[in-house]
Amino acid sequence: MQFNPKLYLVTDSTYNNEAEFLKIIEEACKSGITLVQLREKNKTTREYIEIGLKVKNITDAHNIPLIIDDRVDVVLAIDASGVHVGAEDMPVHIARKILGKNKLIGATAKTIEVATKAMNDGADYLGVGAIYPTTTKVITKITKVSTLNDIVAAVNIPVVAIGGLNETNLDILNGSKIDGIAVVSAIMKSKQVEKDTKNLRQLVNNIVL
Ligand code: TZP
Ligand code: MG
Repeated sequence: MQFNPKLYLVTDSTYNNEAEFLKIIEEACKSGITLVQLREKNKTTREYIEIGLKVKNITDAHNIPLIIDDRVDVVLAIDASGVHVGAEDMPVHIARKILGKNKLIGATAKTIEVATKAMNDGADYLGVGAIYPTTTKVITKITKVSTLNDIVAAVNIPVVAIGGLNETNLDILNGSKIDGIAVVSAIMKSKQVEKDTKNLRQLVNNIVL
């Protein structure tokens, strides 16, 4: 499946009520986001599917693929575009077996070994980070930009940097041959989503050529 990981919005629904949450995603999709991941940690399966369908209505309207964090069953339930898996989630090769070749699979990688294995097991892209400390609830540790660059050099699938990235601190990625950046709070906590998304997109355009 075709996808563009340049400016990847990973959602967090805990900052807003549902209407506001969906409005942020809609505004962001209108303003330069190229890929969306629905990331829910505290929802029942039923709730995950319900919010997934609502988010998919928005992403479909903008022709933006929707990735689901962790849950292969939710991907199938709502016919999302793919799944993102981390170290404690379903292994990439099993997700690939279940989802087939027409769904996207993203994997988190913090080392060359994990990155190479994920690629060989069928991942379509890698998320690498955290580049900076993050305020988003996640088990992670800092990944050096040099490690990010080593991973980019070692694989031939797109690599997206994540973790604490915002419009003030992307300079660190200048010269990295990454394919995009992923952000949570820079957009989910924004009070001016359109302006901030457009600004981030401009900045990313200068890094991802
Ligand atoms: N994986 C590594 S860092 C992170 C995830 C999901 C969270 C990034 O959130 P933010 O708010 O952009 O730092
Ligand atoms: Mg996960």
